[in-house]
Amino acid sequence: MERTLVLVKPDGVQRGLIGEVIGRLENRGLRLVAAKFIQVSQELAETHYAIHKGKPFYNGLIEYITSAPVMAMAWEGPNAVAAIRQTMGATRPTEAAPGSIRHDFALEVGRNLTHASDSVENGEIEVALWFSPAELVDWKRDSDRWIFEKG
Ligand code: D4T
Repeated sequence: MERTLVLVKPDGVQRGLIGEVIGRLENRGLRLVAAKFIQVSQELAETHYAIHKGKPFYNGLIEYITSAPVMAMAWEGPNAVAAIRQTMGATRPTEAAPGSIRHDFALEVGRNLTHASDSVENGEIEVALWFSPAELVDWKRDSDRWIFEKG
């Protein structure tokens, strides 16, 4: 079972798309593990995007993610990382597959609505960065056996 961090970024929150993102992930069969609505601190933003430090878009990225509240969530499921990135669509909305969130709702890479961890390893790291162990809910759904082949 993989875990991944999902953010509805400030533009997604401002545009009223939290429910759309959650609905698509629920429909896909993924299981919610944690959620919180927060104003991202400068420190958290810089840690989360540390890999992009020094790139031309870095300052804009930090400004963007700290500009208004975000909805932060952890989701899990088999192949959750690949499944969720597919549901989000490619980073650049004009390259995102039709039917994906970024294709259906976004135009620009700097306003691409969501974040999703890009590897299993980063999923673990990012979930641990954004959530304390006590915030992660360990639970089973009655529908799990109809969605997950191996419980
Ligand atoms: P996030 O991390 O937001 O889910 O995006 P991705 O994982 O899909 O893409 P990324 O790490 O390559 O980029 C992080 C973040 O930076 C913005 N960005 C990226 C940008 O504004 N201009 C650019 O040229 C690139 C490559 C968008 C997402």
